[in-house]
Amino acid sequence: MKLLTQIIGCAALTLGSAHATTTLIGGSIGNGNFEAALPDGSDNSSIDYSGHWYYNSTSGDAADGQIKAKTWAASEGSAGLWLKAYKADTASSFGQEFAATEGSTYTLSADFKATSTVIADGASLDMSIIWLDIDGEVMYAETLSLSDSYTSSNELWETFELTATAPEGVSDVQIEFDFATTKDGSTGGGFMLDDVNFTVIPEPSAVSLLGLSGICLLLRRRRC
Ligand SMILES: [Ca+2]
Repeated sequence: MKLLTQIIGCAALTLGSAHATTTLIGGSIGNGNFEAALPDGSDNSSIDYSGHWYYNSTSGDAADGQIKAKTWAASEGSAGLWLKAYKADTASSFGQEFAATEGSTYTLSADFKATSTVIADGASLDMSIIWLDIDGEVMYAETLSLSDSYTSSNELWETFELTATAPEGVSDVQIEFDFATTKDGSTGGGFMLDDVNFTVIPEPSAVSLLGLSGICLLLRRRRC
């Protein structure tokens, strides 16, 4: 009975510890707090300069600089992103890509704030977890609209979270933010984004193996 109790205790301890988030397999998110972004704050190259984020402008005038790193756009530290909404019909996306593990659960979170005019003017910011197959083709995406979900009437920071489980056949995962505007001159409006995190909980089969290995270790010790 004592042995059985020890085994159950060992398994429970192993399962319990597996619920904590872990460092992202294959490397943690790079410069998610944007503290390393932009040497001078004067152009729109903050995403590229960070060395981790990819950046695409699908329309509009990229030279106008829709995305900048600013001290006053930070929810923590000394820099955050300001997504300008002065220009109509612009669309930009930026993100990072990692190797994904089938069956593992991933959580993307970010701090977000909006000026009062920009959402009313039709600007939007979505964050997505995008699953890619071995050929790099998009399987599907899980998306949360930050601008639609934002509830603050006082332009305060809110933290948003998106969780998804990697599907069968997945190879890589992208985290991506898509920013779009519809109207010129949003009275200085824009979105602020900071403290982006991406974490993974190991797949259940990996947890089971951890539990099994713990039991085996216990039994081997008792035999000695
Ligand atoms: Ca920051």
